[in-house]
Amino acid sequence: MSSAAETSSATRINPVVELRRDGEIAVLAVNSPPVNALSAQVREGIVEGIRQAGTDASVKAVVLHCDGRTFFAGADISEFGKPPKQPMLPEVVDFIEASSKPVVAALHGTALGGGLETALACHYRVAVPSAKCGFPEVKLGLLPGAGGTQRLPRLVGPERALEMITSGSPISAKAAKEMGIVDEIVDEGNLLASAIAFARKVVAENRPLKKVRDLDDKIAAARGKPEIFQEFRKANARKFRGFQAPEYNIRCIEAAVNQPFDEGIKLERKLFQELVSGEQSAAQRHVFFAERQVWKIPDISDDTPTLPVKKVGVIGAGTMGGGISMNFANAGLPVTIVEAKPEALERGLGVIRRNYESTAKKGRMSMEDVERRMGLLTGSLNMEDLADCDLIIEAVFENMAIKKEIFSKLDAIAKPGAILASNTSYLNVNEIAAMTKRPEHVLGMHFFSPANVMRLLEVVRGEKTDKRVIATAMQLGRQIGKIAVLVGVCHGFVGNRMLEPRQREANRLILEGAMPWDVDRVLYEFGFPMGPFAMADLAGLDIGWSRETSKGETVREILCEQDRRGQKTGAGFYDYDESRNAKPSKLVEQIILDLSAKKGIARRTISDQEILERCVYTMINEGAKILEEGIAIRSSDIDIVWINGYGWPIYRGGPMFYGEQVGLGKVLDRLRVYEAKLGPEFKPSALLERLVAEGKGFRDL
Ligand code: 3H9
Repeated sequence: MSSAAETSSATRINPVVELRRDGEIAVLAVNSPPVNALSAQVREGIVEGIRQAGTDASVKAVVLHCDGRTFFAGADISEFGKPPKQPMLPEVVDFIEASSKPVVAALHGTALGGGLETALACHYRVAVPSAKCGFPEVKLGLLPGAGGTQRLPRLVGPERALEMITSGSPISAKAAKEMGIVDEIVDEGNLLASAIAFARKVVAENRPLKKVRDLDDKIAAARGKPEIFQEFRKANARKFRGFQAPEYNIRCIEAAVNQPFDEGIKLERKLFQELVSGEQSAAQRHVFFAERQVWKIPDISDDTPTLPVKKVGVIGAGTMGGGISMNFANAGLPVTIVEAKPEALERGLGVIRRNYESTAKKGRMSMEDVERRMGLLTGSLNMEDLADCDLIIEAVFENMAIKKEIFSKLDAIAKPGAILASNTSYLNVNEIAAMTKRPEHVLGMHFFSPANVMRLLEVVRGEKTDKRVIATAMQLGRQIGKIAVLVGVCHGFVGNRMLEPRQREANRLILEGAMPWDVDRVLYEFGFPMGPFAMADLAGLDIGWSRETSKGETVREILCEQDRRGQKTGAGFYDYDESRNAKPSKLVEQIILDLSAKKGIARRTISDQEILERCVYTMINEGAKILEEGIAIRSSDIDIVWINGYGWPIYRGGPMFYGEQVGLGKVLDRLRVYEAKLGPEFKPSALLERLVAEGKGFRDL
């Protein structure tokens, strides 16, 4: 607060809103930690404050200011889906805009969603340089529902509004000033005083009450030009696939251009209501809170001391080791990468360099950055060079014997207190830890390929892992931009363990009557980026396969024997053309028919519904077992794993959320039907049975 406003009188409107005075300027000050979300109490306070300022003849203008770390970060997301509380935000913003005295918004932190809509309803906006503003609603499956879709295009034109609103990405204060969203950028440390000075200027110069709703110049040129919107839809079709909100946002912006303000607002309200009460937004809001929950570990408090990690070692310069190393170099940490053979080391470092250079070519990094990051990477052929590392991550071939050998060597080399992590994706971390004299310093850090791109990190807690070691791994995950999920030891942890039933069912379905492209289509239409067979072709069918041990008992084995090893050989489950477009293969169809016959399986027509249920409900069932065994802390953590590591569609909220949306009772019934028909693989977990019997959900656990 500026000293001027502090020393003047103040009227408390309610616990979170205060009306302060600085001469003829009223300061409507909001303080509702942590992010000044526009809760019912805040909305009420704003209306009352504007009303009081309006009736007080000595007030000439109002500054709307938030205490704490940010201007309003949006509507209070936790209120959605509950009975509405008056006044609603659209009425609040209309009330501000209709004020007979100028209202100036003072922006700092993140003016997001309803926060930015509130600012756009003010007559002027000032911001500090570090402020950001944006409309993230689309990420919650929503649209700006308090006039944002109608006001923003009038300020910045439809093209920029389309970009900002459908991407959900915030922009800087500087960009906002250039676009005309912000009227003036003010000194960083002096927001309130500058906003008051700005308001005085508005009063002194008798400036008009600028209402964004009345602007027309930026939208006039696009009126009657549906092609602008059609082209935008086409250009983004892939990105928007499956999501409902982007299209609704576009329709509102189109209405802003072509219809009077009040008509546009009507459409905005109608579509907002539809979205906010729909399944997709419920799922996306669940993900928002799940992403924040994931860091909270019941038995490890936030103030658990972490161990300093200043230098990292990585064993293995292959695809995983290289990607893992890049994460740390990107965060400015020096990394020593150890390989067994000079050629492998050279190849690994070469791949990393090419990755960085290709990012630089796309303009997303400078060449100096490439050199700086490469400069942080040191290759070595000697494990002894890891002696001064604070964290060492083993990323070698998935083989227990090799991993055990490495850990017993590492134990002798690593300095006391160093953390030893395995990037294993399946193996028992306790067994690995037992090879050392410091099992409390051993854990799993399971990255996902490509490790420099994928956001997920499974942090695997061994039975002896020290709490400080876990806290350190979680915090490092955050530092390198990952979403870290703490999981327990079991075969495949959370992600890969749940992949197994899906894979098993996909393989069974093609022998019982479906074709790989049927299974893939159903899962693609569900929202996955690709189905399991297209995925297998991409990864390579020969991972873990060898001619010597191949028995020709599965479709995959037969395909490998015929040198159809996936995209890299131009053929796998599908045929591929030169541009790697997949086409169903007659030959594969025949291989499958022959194998079904050989195994004595009578093929039948399999419905899309059966494909979906068998692939997805078995995952939910496995997830329930994971919860039952305490491998995951909460069901929403499982959702986060699948969304960030395996392409589960965000608008379906993750497998566990989806199970609840479908109804756990229905999932249980269908599992029982399949169990009776197809066997014990479908046996429902005891937890699922219990929850259904008690009428509860995973979230009640
Ligand atoms: C909207 O505005 C709709 C309107 O158009 C129409 C209405 C009619 N509500 O992220 P953090 C909580 S839709 C409720 O860790 P950071 C969050 O859960 C909204 N709670 O901090 C967390 O709680 P906890 C459009 C919220 O510094 C705590 O605050 N706006 C909200 O890393 C700290 O959050 C958005 O989508 C909220 N709006 O990041 C913005 N926001 O401590 C959403 C946060 O118990 N928010 N919380 O776990 C964000 O993007 C980030 O929180 C922000 C701060 C960038 C602001």
